[in-house]
Amino acid sequence: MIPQHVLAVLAAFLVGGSNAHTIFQKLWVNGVDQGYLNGIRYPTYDGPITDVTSNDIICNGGPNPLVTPYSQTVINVPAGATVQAEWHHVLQPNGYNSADSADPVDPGHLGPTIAYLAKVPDATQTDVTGLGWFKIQEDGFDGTTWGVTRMYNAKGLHTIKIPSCIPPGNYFLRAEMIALHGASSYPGAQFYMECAQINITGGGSTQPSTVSFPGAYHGTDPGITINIYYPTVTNYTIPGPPVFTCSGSGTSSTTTTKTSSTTSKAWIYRHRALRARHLTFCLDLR
Ligand SMILES: [Cu+2]
Repeated sequence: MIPQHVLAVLAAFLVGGSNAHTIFQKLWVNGVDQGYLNGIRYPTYDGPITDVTSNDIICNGGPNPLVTPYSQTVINVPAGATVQAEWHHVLQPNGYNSADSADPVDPGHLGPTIAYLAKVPDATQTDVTGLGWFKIQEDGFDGTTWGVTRMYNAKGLHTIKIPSCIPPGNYFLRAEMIALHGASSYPGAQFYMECAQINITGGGSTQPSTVSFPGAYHGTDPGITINIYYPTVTNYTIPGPPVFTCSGSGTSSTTTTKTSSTTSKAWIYRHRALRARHLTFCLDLR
């Protein structure tokens, strides 16, 4: 007899191995539906990207060719807004399909949901290379439930808060889901992402630190090459930089609280050390 827990692991692999992927295909802004495929660069095939060093990790493409010409819509988003990326198993003009247990994604595709922004001169420009990206949302594993499961339970809605302090203008919003069911060796993790074309209104003048794609992820990252079945995951490390926040600008200042004087030598040394660590981590910090 095969022990029950081994069967459970085998079942998880079989479920995860099925061809049931996902596509981000609609954006909501403060609860308002922005329209199916409107302002989003999307493929017709729902497959993953697995090579984190390829340009396809930016806004998809490659094995999942993007439909061209791209949408000419740039979606207006007030700074501070709550947006939702809506994911579905395949392209679904009618939205959530309750008859498909793999909608919005195969429930065995466990992993984090993440979102990034990159400022661009014109969100309808075709080129997505060479941009500076900053993370604005991440939902990994809380000890019980994965971010993807929360998105699954929300029928495909992935909730993202747009920072209130960043400069107005055009941006790409890169909504991402990583499936780790086959990630025990690299390549194995499956990266799903689409980019929405948005225009942030209002806002402020805070310039977040940025990372590059490709560059921000490595095959050796503990959140990218990981066996999520054994040993039991306790602390999952979400790949990429820290989340940018207006209160503690993302990278260094989140750990610089509780200093009596911000000009103290200790603070300066600590700050330098953190910067150096960040530079080492990102390699391509600009
Ligand atoms: Cu899949």
